Amino acid sequence: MNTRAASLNNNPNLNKKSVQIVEKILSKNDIKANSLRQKYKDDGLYTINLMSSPGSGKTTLLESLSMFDDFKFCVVEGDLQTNRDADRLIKKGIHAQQIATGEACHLEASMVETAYEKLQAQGATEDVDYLVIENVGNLVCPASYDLGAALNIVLLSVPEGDDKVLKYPTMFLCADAVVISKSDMIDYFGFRVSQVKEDMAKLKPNVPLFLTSTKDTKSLEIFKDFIVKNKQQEYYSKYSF
Ligand SMILES: Nc1nc2c(ncn2[C@@H]2O[C@H](COP(=O)(O)OP(=O)(O)OP(=O)(O)O)[C@@H](O)[C@H]2O)c(=O)[nH]1
Ligand SMILES: [Mg+2]
Repeated sequence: MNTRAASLNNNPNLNKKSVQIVEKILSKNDIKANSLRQKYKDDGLYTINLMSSPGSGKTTLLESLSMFDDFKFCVVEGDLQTNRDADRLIKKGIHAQQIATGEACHLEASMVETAYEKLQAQGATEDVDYLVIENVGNLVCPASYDLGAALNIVLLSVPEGDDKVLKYPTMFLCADAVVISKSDMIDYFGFRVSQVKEDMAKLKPNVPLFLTSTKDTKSLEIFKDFIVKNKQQEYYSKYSF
């Protein structure tokens, strides 16, 4: 039984029928995600699922990463409402397609497929090597939905606090890398990087940890190099959603 199935079965608020319905929806998503994984591969795109709480700095990080010539990407944006994030990226010259989920607190593979087809129709996927999916800001639900990405990256911003890893384990369990964003704020918030390291070591050892700040180009370059290296090595996440 995978982590997701176990958490469903252990949830006292769900009766047997509810569990069966939720599992059915999720397995439909898994089938779609697997076909997308193959599609991205066939199209020569390495795909990243970027997840975090609202406001952790996902869009800002993508805006900043557009400065690097060896990291050319297009973006599928997920938010409940508005095109604001896609508009920000388009202003930076990045092709982006917004999904407005309405009330859904996460992206599902079928939503991403539709947005991806729109990017393809615009020719946006032709001159890039990477597809980044910026998930809906939420530190819980996105961790249950496979989107066919090669890398699952979780941002934790300094103002959120250094105690989040063990409080939101489902999200950090699916991470192939953790990014502590807004690292320029560490001293202001008394944020203990050591606490995050310690908690990750308990929860899921050997997950690479990065500190990024939009004010520090070197920190962004180190993180960008990690993604590029994973693409070169054809790494695919081993996490089973
Ligand atoms: N000090 C500092 N602020 C940052 C940094 N990165 C992002 N921010 C600020 O954090 C705020 C939220 O950033 P966004 O990039 O919109 O966050 P997001 O995760 O995309 O938010 P949602 O899409 O709503 O989930 C903005 O005011 C950014 O300017 C950073 O490295 N340092
Ligand atoms: Mg955003």
